[in-house]
Amino acid sequence: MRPHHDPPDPAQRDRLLTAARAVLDRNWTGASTIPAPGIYPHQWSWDTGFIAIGRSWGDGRRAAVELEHLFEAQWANGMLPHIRFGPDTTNYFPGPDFWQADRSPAAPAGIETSGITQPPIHAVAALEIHRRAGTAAERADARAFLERLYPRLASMHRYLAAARDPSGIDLATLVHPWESGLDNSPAWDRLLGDLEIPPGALPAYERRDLMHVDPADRPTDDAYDRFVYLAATYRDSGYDDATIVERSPFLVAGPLFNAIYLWSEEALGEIATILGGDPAPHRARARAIARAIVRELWEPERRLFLARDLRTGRLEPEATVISFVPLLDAELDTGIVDAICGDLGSTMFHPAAAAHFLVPTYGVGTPGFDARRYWRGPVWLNTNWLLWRGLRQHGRHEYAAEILASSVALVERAGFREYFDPLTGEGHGGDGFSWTAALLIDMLERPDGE
Ligand code: 2M8
Repeated sequence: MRPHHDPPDPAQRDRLLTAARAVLDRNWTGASTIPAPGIYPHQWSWDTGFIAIGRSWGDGRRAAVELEHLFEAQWANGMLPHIRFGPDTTNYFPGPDFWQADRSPAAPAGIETSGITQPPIHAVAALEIHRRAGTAAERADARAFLERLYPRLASMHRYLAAARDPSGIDLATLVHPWESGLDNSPAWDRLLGDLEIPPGALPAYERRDLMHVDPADRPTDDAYDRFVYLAATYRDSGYDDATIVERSPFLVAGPLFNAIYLWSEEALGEIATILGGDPAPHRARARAIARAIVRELWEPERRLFLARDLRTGRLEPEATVISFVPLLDAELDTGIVDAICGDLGSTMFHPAAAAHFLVPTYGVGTPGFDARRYWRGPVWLNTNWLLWRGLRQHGRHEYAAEILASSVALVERAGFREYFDPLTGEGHGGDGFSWTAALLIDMLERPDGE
């Protein structure tokens, strides 16, 4: 593979770290970090995990504060909502008035939340905070933090295992594209395309995202209608998981969500050990999820991971960046690691571009590829980071270095944007985006051997 971009030099590294920390400081509210000013003015779940990982380098205190702030919004059944709303509840759609979380007896009193979840990266983040604690006082604080958070993390994992595994296949099921984190990905196109919205079933609503960002960067109105319809269906069931699992037209087990779930289950085992508990049940769960990812989501002929529609049992055909994320399993079969790296080295790279940027979220040149529209082609720093961590743990350092160099080149060119055009490097979506900053910090700070 030919290198496209130079690795960062020491002066550049220091400059970028300072700039990244300034982004996080600007987005700090006193108890949490918003993903970006304007478009995302509340606390998001997996964003908080990524932000805490970035902050664990030098600002572990805030990292712990914001994770705990998020978990105050956890529901009594263990479900961690994907948004904890701040005081101004009118500046984002769908806000608390839409979600009406109090339709569920499990929703917390006095805290406004959404009613769906997001990838469970939080145990990994909590463990990172503990690992980075340096002084004796920091170590004591980090241990006390783990003691408080561990029962909540474990309860979230139990919720996923119980309420979100209707077929008993050891995989967590998504009931909404927003739960995947890659909301508008082509991975969900067939399912959303098949969705029939009965006349009169779509509530009236007004998008607020288009007040902040060019419509060409965002999902279409047609996609939004489908998102809103599915969310309203879930809400109208009173957030009853048994009902939704029985009725939801969107019921999907995907490789990204489940690879993060397994990674965090491994982290829970390590946290249990630190706290003097028994890691074995977590290890066993993690291995069961890992086996299920291969058994249920590996497509042996195309040799890639795909999402499975649990309603029909079929695999969803679109290969996207989520196919690579099972690299997070440290024990993934070497033949599968080779297959993923083969794809990374060819199909996801644009053969004609002299200096394109890695890793597009959808194959460049694939019909439907869109270089700037949200999750349908652009490079995102969080998927880059997940692959970077996965590649390093499998010793694929050449590929990991390429991803790092590309991530740095993108931020140098366009700033801390939400996502980037893989062909031109132009920035799109929100600006001053927190996880871009936080994960660049992790990539620049993490020593080679770790
Ligand atoms: C995006 O999703 C929200 C809905 O949750 C939105 O478009 O309004 C996604 O990129 C999601 O993964 C992310 O957590 C959120 C905030 O950054 O924005």
